[in-house]
Amino acid sequence: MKMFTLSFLLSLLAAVFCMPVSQPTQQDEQFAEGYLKRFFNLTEEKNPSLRKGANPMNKKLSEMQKFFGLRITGTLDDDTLEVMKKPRCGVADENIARYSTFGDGLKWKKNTITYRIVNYTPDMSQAEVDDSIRRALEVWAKVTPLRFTKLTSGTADIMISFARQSHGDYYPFDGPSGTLAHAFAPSPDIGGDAHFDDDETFTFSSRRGYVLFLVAAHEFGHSLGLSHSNDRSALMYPLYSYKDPNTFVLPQDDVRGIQSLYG
Ligand SMILES: [Ca+2]
Ligand SMILES: [Ca+2]
Ligand SMILES: [Zn+2]
Ligand SMILES: [Zn+2]
Repeated sequence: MKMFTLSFLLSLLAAVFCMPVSQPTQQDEQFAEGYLKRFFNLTEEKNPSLRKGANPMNKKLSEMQKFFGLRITGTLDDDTLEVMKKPRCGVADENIARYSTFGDGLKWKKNTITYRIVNYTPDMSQAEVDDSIRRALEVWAKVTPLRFTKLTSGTADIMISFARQSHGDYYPFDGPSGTLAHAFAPSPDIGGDAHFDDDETFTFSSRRGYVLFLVAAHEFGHSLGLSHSNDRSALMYPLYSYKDPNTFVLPQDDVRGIQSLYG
């Protein structure tokens, strides 16, 4: 199993670095299938490629292309593959119906929410982690009646931890790049919790590595009940992009989203 994973990764790397892909390789196809299963709820297929036009993979590719504002071809082209390989949040993009901000969205039924940083990443000082997390929660507190209280022991609503690979839920991390973090919608137990992939390098404010404040602010959006937005400028857009944490202002799309849950 280990050997397989390693050789698979190596061939993926080869595909990324050595070939100016125009015809997707078999590895790309497999990678894309995994991506669509993970993020767009593609389900297992009985007769793959029996009827090209109508197959669920093409349908999901179109959905994915629509979500990201790509040209809708229903086929695995270079632009689509490029987006699939960008670092991103591990939460699915196709839960919009279930966690719709209109109507039955999950939310906390109280305004004071507790959080606890269960462990720390070796990438940053503890003070930097504490500060990044505090400011990431503050982003949401500023535009809602929500207040966040830090616990140092026991169970908090939002349990924050750093972990690698399999870590006790159904969503193992994937090593460096790919998925950076994920978080669960409001509910008891694992609900609200946020996990960060410690195979990434997190930073306080550098362009090198991933700014913990930005990743955490996005994840806490999920912890509070938001799903992904297809607005490229939104914090809740699923792909990571660097912004200066010192001048960060919560975009309008996110303000509207969170205020529809917590007025
Ligand atoms: Ca929880
Ligand atoms: Ca990762
Ligand atoms: Zn997300
Ligand atoms: Zn997890």
